[in-house]
Amino acid sequence: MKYSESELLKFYEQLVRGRKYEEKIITLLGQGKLQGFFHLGIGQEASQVGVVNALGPNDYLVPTHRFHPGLVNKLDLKKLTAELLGRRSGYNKGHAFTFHISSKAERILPVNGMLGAGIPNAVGYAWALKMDKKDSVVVCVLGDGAAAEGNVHEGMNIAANLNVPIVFYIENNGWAVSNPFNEQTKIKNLSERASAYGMTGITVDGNDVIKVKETLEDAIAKARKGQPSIVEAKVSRWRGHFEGDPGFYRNPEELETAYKEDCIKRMKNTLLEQGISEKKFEEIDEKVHQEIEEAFNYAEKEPFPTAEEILNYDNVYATNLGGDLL
Ligand SMILES: Cc1ncc(C[n+]2csc(CCOP(=O)(O)OP(=O)(O)O)c2C)c(N)n1
Ligand SMILES: [Mg+2]
Repeated sequence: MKYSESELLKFYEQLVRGRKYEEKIITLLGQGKLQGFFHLGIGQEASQVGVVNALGPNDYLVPTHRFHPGLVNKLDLKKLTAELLGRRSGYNKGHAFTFHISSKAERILPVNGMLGAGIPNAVGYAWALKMDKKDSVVVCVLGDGAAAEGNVHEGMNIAANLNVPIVFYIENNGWAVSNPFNEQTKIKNLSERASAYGMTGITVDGNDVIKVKETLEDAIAKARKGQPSIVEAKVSRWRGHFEGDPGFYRNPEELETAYKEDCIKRMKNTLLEQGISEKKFEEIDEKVHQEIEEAFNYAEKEPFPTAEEILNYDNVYATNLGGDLL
């Protein structure tokens, strides 16, 4: 086995952190203790954990509105939770939520709430890195629905033409709100689009954290040499489009099949085969549970920004991020 037991256990822990963090959000929303428009990534943890593990120390990530399982494994849990709860001590002083969150220190570039509109921005960041002769790559995440936006075509075309150090990572969860994938496009894999831009494209099983990590590492290495590409991960969205969407448009059988592919069960089985005891999983689950409880307990007690701070534009534009983005 290429990965040591401790590395596999780390992946397991990260998958569990992603799942439990969002389960906590569901609980708090149900109790009326949390407000906000949450798009959960439950079912997509392996894909997102694979992404954060593939990034090199100087690489950048543009996440999406559904990227909490990735972010909880990349950012400080307390500061992230404070941001999601709109508190002053959050990453962007409580202004950004998941739709616009960013962190210069952790090289998270802002998400864009306008679907697809962030893709040319991401290409611009990567082009700036190239012009500054930095050895960094941008991994730009987008969904299958976003992939149909005109902006995405423009961004991909420019990236390929200018040999920009970027990887377009498409998390294809089969749905854009209530619009199923087979009604979004005539093609089977969105990676097929790469050839139209003169890039390479590959589709991977997004429930396989190691496969995602290794495929993306290869794509990042190519991007570093000026060869952008598309990596598409096939995943499943277990929840509604947002919390509160009952998902009546879905066939229950689709979800039954998806649950059988649960990435956490898969990683656990791999570890069980290696002789890891049930007790070890319980310890990890408990440790992660405690971390999450601490993060929410901390954030709940933090002060909200004042009305004056909310209306202060310095807190909305680049100065809030500590100056330049890159
Ligand atoms: C330009 C634009 N159109 C519509 C929306 C509303 N909207 C938000 S998410 C979404 C679907 C996104 O689907 P996909 O890209 O597959 O991501 P997923 O939500 O499945 O992760 C839509 C239509 C938007 N934010 N921006
Ligand atoms: Mg989708």
